[in-house]
Amino acid sequence: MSGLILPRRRLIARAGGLVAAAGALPLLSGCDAINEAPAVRKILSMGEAMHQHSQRALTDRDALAREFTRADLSPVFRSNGTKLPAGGDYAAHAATGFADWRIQVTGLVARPLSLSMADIRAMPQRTQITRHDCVEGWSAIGQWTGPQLSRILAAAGLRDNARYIVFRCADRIGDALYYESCDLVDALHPQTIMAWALNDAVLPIANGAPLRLRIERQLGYKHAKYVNAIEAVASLDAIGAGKGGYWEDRIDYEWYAGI
Ligand SMILES: Nc1nc2c(c(=O)[nH]1)N[C@H]1C(S)=C(S)[C@@H](COP(=O)(O)O)O[C@H]1N2
Ligand SMILES: [Mo]
Repeated sequence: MSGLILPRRRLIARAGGLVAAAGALPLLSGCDAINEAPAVRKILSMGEAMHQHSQRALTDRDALAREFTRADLSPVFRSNGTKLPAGGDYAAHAATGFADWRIQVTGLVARPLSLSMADIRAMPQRTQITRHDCVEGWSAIGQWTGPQLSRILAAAGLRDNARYIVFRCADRIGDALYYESCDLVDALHPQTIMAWALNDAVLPIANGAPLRLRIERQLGYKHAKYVNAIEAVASLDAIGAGKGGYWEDRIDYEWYAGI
């Protein structure tokens, strides 16, 4: 990282040298005055642009997924996979509007959390209109609202050895609970949110109520629905069959499903 900043520092140093050598601004003193000189300003902004460019080139996984407008919303946001988690436990939560639903934030964190939906809704929110792409060959555009996952993880305090975030879900497919995971680049991405609203309404059960992951740079199966636990881990080896997700463990779905 410091290697990236260095060229900009050199440019600034050279800019100062240019001014001094030209002797064009004998009365100016202090950084602010020198920075006001048009030639220097131009060189400084070149340095800034170069700096941003090299940073983006190195970390293009930080780039934002395309965002759409309300005019682009799909008339119906279809549901896929589990549409209603089986069992009386989930039904009881649904009957009370998920008033007692908790999201445990555990693992390699300094402060384990147990968040209610009220806690989730009280956090700063992000709303985004994005396109969901399922590997089964359909897409839909929806507007999602919820806190950024980065804020939840900051509240819990990620430990230095945390490398992955695991999302545990309330629904079982066959004999196993659905789960997913991602690395910290995706976990801390600004568009990675824990969504509780779709198209300005509380998330429907079919779409993952009360809380589902939106991880916009990845395919549909990564967007865990019915989330009740978020766990920071150093390795995925000991979770499920070790491939980082319900489908990854069973069929040839890639763990990194970047789009
Ligand atoms: N818990 C859970 N999350 C899940 C699934 C699921 O079956 N259970 N299906 C995945 C798949 S394959 C897709 S395409 C999306 C579908 O989200 P939707 O039902 O809101 O369309 O959820 C993903 N997350
Ligand atoms: Mo999917």
